[in-house]
Amino acid sequence: MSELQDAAEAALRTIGVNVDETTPIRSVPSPLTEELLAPAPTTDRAGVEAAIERATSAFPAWADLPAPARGAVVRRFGDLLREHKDTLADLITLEVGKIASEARGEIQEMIDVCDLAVGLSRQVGGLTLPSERPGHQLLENWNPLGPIAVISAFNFPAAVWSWNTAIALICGDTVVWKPSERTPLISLAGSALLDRALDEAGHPDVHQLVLTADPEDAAPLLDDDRIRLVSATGSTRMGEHVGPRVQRRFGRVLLELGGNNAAIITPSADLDLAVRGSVFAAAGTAGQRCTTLRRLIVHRSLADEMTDRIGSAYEQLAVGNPWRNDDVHVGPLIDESAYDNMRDALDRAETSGGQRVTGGERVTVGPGGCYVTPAIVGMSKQTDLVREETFAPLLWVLPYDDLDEAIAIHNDVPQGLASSIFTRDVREAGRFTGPLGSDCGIVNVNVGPSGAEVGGAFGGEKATGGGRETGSDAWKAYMRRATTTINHSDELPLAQGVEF
Ligand code: UN1
Repeated sequence: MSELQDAAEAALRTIGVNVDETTPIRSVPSPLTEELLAPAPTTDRAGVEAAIERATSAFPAWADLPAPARGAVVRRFGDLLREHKDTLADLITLEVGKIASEARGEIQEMIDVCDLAVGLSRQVGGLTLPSERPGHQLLENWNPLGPIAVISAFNFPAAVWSWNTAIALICGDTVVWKPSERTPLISLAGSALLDRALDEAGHPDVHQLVLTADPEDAAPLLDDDRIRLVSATGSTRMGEHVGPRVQRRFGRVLLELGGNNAAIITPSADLDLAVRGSVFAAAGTAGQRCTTLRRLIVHRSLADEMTDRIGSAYEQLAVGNPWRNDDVHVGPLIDESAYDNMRDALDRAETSGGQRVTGGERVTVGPGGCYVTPAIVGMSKQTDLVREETFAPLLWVLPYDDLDEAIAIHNDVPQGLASSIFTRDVREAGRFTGPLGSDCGIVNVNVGPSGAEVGGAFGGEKATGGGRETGSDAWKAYMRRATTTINHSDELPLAQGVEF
């Protein structure tokens, strides 16, 4: 047994995951070395249908529980996450290749959203509105929606699940979770902790994990009328498939899809901040966040300086295997196909006027694993290639002459997730955050586009799908608003003065 497989099995034991070896099992390679990790069970189509059935049966009792009591279960889940933070982070490093600090950050994000959900469990509520009729009350009741599906991606295998699940649970929904095929172990571990909290409260079936190996087996999550909401995170292409299919049966969707996030660097910017913010946002997580910085739109007078400074910072970054090595800044890509896409984009850039400045080279770290240096490519203008999301550490540098042009370049992509401007000029900041500025769901000033806190609503516009998760009033997506009129008079006046 390899060291990594050993470590994965030890982590699962610590969490208390028992793999039922009577079901079909499969092992997934670690992106660190391509060695197979501990085996995990798989769920076939019948298993998905059974999970929907259980989540449906569990719904009435859960929906009927007072929201603060549901919050207490989420609080217990958050405490279990605190207790097992490092072990869970290890599983993320093993399955996704994140450096330890980012893997722990992902678990912290789960803990944070649990805290948020616990607070919300005493807050979610509606308006009381003036009725036009005497002796009447007009108010909004927010009710649980029903069983929902959460489909998550490999790159935030645990946090995005818990963003949805912690909030959905306090809202009174039951959840069927289909994680990425790449990340069964962190999914088993996260589920085991939530199941413990739910079991202790006497609501064992409220959460269901389905580990399908073939995406087609998960189709009932899209097609079954009992699933009232499908919250899906992944590529825009996945969203094009999932969105219309669920809406065809009038199911609700919450989509968090591709980004093509940019930072505008203006002449008034604090360049030290801009460089640091850009390096983390572009090269952190090996460029595999949906919020990763992919386009640097720089005032022409600063383009060379910014490119040189980011290039020098990149040279200081250690690319390597982050397992038990905290000196590494950039871990592996998830697999070879991610590198093929990056390579392809770099080759196409070279033949379409792109100027390779630095990076994009393979780094040999061990016998397996796909390690690559982060790349910067100068482009004289934004091309269709730049408008595509390449899910790798590839930063395009685009010069601009005036801010209107910068904002036009910024918005001239299909996606609309995260954005930022580095400036010390309040007028530039105001234009960027104002109605004709950035068209994204996340708009930052002097902060890179990645690394959002859970307190705000997270999501984006256009081809990013329009969904909002985590903070602010994103909880409303998981509930059914009932506009309620109560007549407490002895008369029956009709609205609009109608006589009948
Ligand atoms: C994602 O990549 O799908 O804002 C989520 C961020 C993180 C979440 C990223 N809080 O970068």
